Amino acid sequence: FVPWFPKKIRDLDKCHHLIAKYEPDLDHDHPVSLRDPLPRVEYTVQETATWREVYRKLNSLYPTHACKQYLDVFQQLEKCCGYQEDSIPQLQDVSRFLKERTGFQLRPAAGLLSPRDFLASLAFRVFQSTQYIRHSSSPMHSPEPDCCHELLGHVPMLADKEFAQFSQAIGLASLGSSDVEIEKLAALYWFTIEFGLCKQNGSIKAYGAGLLSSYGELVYALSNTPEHKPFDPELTAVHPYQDQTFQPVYFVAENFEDATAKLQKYALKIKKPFSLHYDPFTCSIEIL
Ligand code: H2B
Ligand code: FE
Repeated sequence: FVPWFPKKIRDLDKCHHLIAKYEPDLDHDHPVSLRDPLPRVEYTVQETATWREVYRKLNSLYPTHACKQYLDVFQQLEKCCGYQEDSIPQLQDVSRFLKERTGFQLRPAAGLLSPRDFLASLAFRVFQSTQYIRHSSSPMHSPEPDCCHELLGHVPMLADKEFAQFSQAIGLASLGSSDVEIEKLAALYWFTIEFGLCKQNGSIKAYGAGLLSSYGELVYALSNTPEHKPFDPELTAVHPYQDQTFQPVYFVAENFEDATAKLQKYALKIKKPFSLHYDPFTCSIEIL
């Protein structure tokens, strides 16, 4: 038995299942349409104020805490993609920016998606992104993804070629995998794309989106309190994780090339009755 999986980008229309416990109170001022590509949203004054607070606070930490790839792209985003504290960048513009750099594109998502659906889209270099913003009562924390998390956490890294390849590799590994394998890939996703650290010039920096969009955890992750372990897919995939408090353990990658090679080696061991090939010209999956 092989679970259904998307073979071409259009099939992602069927990959939008939300995880019920997180289903947000859909904000009816900002209806999410999965068919229309990335509507432009007019954010309220209060929403923009929340963005400003988050942007300022995090921006003060990036120079010392974010990895080099992140900082390089962040500069470009400020220069040519509307990244600034006084307005929330539009996903449409950001998606175009990413497409030109790594071929990644954004798609609107209504909330936290099932790991299977979310990972499948990465196989096509599609990142399903929320567009609403966290509640103004807690600007420094959001229990579910929001546009601060996507724009400040994920987007800059998705514009890096090696990181984009790493992300797509997790996605490709997920296609047609069993529930048990998906669970392991979700753990890998968690400890890398969300909470990953990497070595850089003899020190350790953050590249995970969950860290780069959380002031408190970003400071904590690079302090001496949590444990730092080397990224090793076999071990990382079965390491327990939770989203209620800061992580007690973070995994450190040598660099993204090395992390991708290790991940691809791991993916080859996932049992499937066929092998997959991604055709970048048609953006579709060939089954061999
Ligand atoms: N859905 C959305 N909308 N954004 C995410 O970052 C996300 C998700 N992450 N679903 C997924 C789950 C991740 O935690 C893994 C794959 O389970
Ligand atoms: Fe995320």
